[in-house]
Amino acid sequence: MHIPKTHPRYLSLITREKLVEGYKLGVTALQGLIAHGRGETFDYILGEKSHEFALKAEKAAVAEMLLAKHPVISVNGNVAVLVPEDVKELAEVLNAKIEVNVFHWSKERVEKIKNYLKKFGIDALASQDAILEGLDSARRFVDSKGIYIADVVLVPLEDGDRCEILKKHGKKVVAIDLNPLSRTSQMADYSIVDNVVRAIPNMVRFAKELKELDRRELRKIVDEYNNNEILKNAILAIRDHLLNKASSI
Ligand code: PTJ
Repeated sequence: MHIPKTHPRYLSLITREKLVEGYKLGVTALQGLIAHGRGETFDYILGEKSHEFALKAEKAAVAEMLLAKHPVISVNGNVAVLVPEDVKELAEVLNAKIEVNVFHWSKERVEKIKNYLKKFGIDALASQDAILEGLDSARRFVDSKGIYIADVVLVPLEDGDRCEILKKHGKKVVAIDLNPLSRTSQMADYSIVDNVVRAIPNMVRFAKELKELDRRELRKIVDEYNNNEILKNAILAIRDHLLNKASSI
């Protein structure tokens, strides 16, 4: 479908098109389109920008991932079609692995996502030869060289059931979720309340910058980070944005 570049909602429409194409390819789940709609709503009432609280969380999460022994970026059907190039670059700079992990599971779908990522030069882990104990959903199927042994896991667009279990397994969790009220955002160690299409490119920039720091300096960034404060600021930003809108009417 042709979308004119001059359309005021061009970026949003292009993003939707990518997801629709992803669905037609069997990469994105039909439910992924609904999930995106919820995300769009939160993005709208946050002003569709990366706020200071999001940038702080992105920077600290990158520092944590640079300090990690086995950082892993978990990719689902939405993330695969929205930001494949940026995920690849982030993994390269952070020296992280990329693993396919989905909620709406089928062997064929996991293969389709893996093959889709290959087109972007990504060799994603997807052997699903290990089980994350304590989790009932299909997200429990993980790779023994990836999430299973990871110490830090980046989970963009999570569905809430896994974050808690990853933490029980002693892993640090970085979530990207536009909904600051979601179970995932509330449970994560780093809650990035930002659109994944802005968050991952921001993280690439931070990763390039922070790679120059030594471990002591990275540790300082992590130690000074306060996720509760970030979540509070995200919720207050929604209130402030709505108040501004209301007072300009
Ligand atoms: O590919 P699968 O099978 O793993 O399925 C992926 C989805 C996203 C369908 C699955 O994980 C799911 O059902 O997720 P939920 O429970 O709908 O949660 C997704 C969260 O991501 C919601 O809180 C949305 O607000 C948020 N979200 C949606 N789109 C974006 C987003 N956050 C950041 N950027 C987005 N573009």
